[in-house]
Amino acid sequence: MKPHVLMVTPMMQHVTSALEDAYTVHRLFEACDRKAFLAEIAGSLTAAATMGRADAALMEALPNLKLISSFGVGYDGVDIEHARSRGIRVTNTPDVLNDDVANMAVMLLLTCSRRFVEWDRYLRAGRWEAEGDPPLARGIRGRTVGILGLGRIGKDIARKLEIFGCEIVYHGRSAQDDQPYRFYGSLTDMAAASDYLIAICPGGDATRGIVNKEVLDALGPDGTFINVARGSVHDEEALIAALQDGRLGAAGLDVYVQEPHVPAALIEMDNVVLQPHQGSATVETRKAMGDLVIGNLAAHFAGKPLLTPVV
Ligand code: NAP
Ligand code: 8YV
Repeated sequence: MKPHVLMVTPMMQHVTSALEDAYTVHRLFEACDRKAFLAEIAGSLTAAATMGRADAALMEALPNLKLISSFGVGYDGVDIEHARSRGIRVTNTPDVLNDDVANMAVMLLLTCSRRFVEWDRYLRAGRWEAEGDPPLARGIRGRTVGILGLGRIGKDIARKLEIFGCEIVYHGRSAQDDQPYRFYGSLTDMAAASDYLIAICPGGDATRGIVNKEVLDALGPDGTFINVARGSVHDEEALIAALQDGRLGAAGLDVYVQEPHVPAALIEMDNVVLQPHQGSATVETRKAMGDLVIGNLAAHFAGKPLLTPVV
């Protein structure tokens, strides 16, 4: 008999197919009465797969749950402390996405500095022909990039931007002595010293709103804010106000406070470049992430060490 697996949210097709081949899959997201659905399968369930979401109530409803295999490196949507307290293991999908997420950060930075999207619109609107060349943009050689969160992806961003001739500095909870970049213990001080601020730290309560008015003002009217971390990391009202008032030069955003909702004020501004949370969204990277979700479940059922445990 196949082991049972709970699918909390819809998953990518290749993950769904692999899980259906190996397990009896229960789709929580299709249940009308979630409580009754969970009660019926609770006894037989030791493992769940999810697109980054699992709360304490779900864990409480499944007394035999031993593993949550989560898609995505960020696990701010999983109640990790509750899982820990219940002895439930949690896995994520790190490293395989570093390259593409870092590329997204670099693209947003270059797109803002060269006003790439703005000039595309300028041309399409017939303004090149009617009004001539647009104003000059800015180069990035020699400019300072402050990285909020010099982790796996942050280090990849740093290495890529060094090739463009940028000066890299970083902020986190502690200095990393093996890194060649200058560390700032204060995010505001780092923003004041930076032309670009890139957020690539985890979301969740510890980082909620840390890119606030003070930090954005320190970055200043010639500064650009790039967020490829989580929308919760920036104070969205403060960000919009800073951009509208000209206290902040530009922004390149992949993430928002209430996805998929994006405030109209951001959509209306020419100095803002927007992506619908596409950091890891390439065929190759999403396949590799899905393979880790599948691999962690297989390791759990084979009694082998988990591939990428968080807890
Ligand atoms: P990671 O290796 O764990 O790195 C996280 C970095 O953030 C570390 O350098 C850490 O340094 C710093 N950090 C942690 N807590 C902090 C705090 N309270 N204040 C300041 N800095 C803090 O994680 P990763 O694999 O690079 O991924 C980072 C995040 O990127 C994920 O959690 C996810 O939210 C986001 N992400 C977004 C996308 C997308 O599609 N846009 C894709 C992938 C990941 P210290 O420990 O020294 O503080
Ligand atoms: C995904 C991400 O878009 O890995 C993460 O933390 O934010 C992205 O890679 C997300 O996990 C898909 O739900």
